[in-house]
Amino acid sequence: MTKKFFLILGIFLLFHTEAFAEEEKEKEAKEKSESEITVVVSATRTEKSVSELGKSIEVVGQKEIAGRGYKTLSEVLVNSPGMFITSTGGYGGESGIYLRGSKTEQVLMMMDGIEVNEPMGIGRGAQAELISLGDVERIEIVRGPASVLYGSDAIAGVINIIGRKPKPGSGANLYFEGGSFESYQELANFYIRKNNSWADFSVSNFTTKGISSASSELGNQERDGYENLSFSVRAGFTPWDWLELELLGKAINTKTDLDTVSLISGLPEDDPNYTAEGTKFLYGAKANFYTGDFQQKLEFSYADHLRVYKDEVDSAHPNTFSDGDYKSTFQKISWQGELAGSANQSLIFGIEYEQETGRSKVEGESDWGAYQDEFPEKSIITRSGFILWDFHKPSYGFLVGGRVDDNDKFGFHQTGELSGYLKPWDLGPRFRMSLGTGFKSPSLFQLYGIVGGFQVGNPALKPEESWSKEIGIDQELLDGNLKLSAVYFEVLYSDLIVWDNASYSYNNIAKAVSQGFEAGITAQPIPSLDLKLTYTSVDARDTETDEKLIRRWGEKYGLGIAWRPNKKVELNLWGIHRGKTEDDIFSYPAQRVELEPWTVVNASIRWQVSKPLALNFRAENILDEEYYEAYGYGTMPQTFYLGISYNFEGK
Ligand SMILES: [Ca+2]
Ligand SMILES: [Ca+2]
Repeated sequence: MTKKFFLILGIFLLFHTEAFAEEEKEKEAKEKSESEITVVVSATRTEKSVSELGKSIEVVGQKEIAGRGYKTLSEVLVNSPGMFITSTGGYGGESGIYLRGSKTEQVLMMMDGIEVNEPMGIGRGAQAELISLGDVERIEIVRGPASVLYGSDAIAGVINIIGRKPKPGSGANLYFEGGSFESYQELANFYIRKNNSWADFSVSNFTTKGISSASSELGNQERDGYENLSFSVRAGFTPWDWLELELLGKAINTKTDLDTVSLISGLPEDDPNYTAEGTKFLYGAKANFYTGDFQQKLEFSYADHLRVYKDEVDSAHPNTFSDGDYKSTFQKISWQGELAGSANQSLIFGIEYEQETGRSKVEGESDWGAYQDEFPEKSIITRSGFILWDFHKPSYGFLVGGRVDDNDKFGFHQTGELSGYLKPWDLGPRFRMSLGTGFKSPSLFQLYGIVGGFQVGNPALKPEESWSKEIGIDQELLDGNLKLSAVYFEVLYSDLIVWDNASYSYNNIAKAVSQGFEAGITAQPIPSLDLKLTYTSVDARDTETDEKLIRRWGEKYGLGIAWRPNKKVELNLWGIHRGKTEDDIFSYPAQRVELEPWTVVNASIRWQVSKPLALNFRAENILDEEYYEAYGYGTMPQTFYLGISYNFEGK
């Protein structure tokens, strides 16, 4: 009897387990195919699958952002192929972004399509270190010029942060995290989607006592804290099938303690009372019209940036104080249409009107005496038109397009691009290539800037230009469980705007060439394990002097492992190895210094305790590597964080 019972139980369990395993397999297969269909908007301004594009595109999803505990855009970019990031001193420290040998201001950054490059930045760059990731669904990174679609600033590439759209029903997500250096993060997100409308509200707050911005290796002790308070409201409404409306508003307020640069050594050093406060407001309104084969999009966006710097005298700097503010706005109205010829092709075209406005006022005293620099309000308007033909079939496809910009200052400028892919055999390699030109109009500061009473801006500046080529190959093996990709790129930059000592102003005098490789392997040997290896190599030089450009040459190896041993636990291990490069010491003449190679490894574990409750623990820079991204500036040592999240779900 007992034997029989166990036999039946055994058979029952066997079948039950098998049936359960089948169910799981089916579910996994479904999940996988969904994750593979990666749709991006940044490459064509319309939704397109990555497999139908010949460009280099990376998508960082919510899973990776949450799994690795990324708080700012800079942290995401550190691990991105093709990119070198240099932070000047821990959280809130200004990030340099070097994409394929370009510099920070040559990358256009957007939040849900709203441009966040700051018109009163010296070169009009975006501040990736201040952009928090509270309610992000994915981040799209397009490497290579995208000026045909976005005009100025997209000379080297585009980064677009896409907000999460709520699922049907309503709910709230709460998150709290505490960790090393008295770092605390609080995050709250509320969402609702009912019938034909949705709304999403997020607030995030991050505070830390931080490390010293000026490196402790050089004897600096004074810690530099950072605070970031961000709000985001987004809402959508679909009154009729053919019309979709979307509104969004974001506010970011940051306070960063800074250190100063010594005029004697040219190196950063402690300053106890030097601070920066930044405020950004972003507003956007979009209307999508779906009328058969002709779809239209009307968008309005407005960005308001304010930075206030204050430095008071202290015992080490008894003669130095300053008080300055930089205010700017950027507004854009665009209309675009997409005319579908068939399922395989469409024509995308549009017109845009942009206006950037800025002013600044700085007064203070240095060892050389008192100064007062006032930059009266200036404004520049750009009108643009673009057209793009998209053709795609499973075995081949291409994009060809052009754009004309008419700028108040320098007149007309044209850009063009051509990219394509060829996949001659179903299971064989996919070859791709991309050619394109990019441009960047001079910033307000480069045109009109005043320093110490001298006019350093040059109103006769022309735009910077780029000419980029890339060829690549992608291969999928083992049913798509192993993916290999490699790309070679070459970019020529001309008319680069740099400081010219001869004329004591900005001038279009530099040329640069950058070439390199990006390669990646992603593998899913078993459904619960994701592996990713990436490699980047960049050689960027000044064409005239053949000298390598600081911070943006060298190699980077990236590693990412995500393992889900069961449904409740996920482990992440990730990190990068950065090969040697060089930096400058801020002295006259500038002095080169070699930066040693370094390796930073991070790990996290997430435990889904119950349906609503999850805990996660994260250790960053496990090896406690001491290193420089920018010479003389501090980098985070070994740190630990513990977080708890709670999700309420309504109906
Ligand atoms: Ca300090
Ligand atoms: Ca001071």
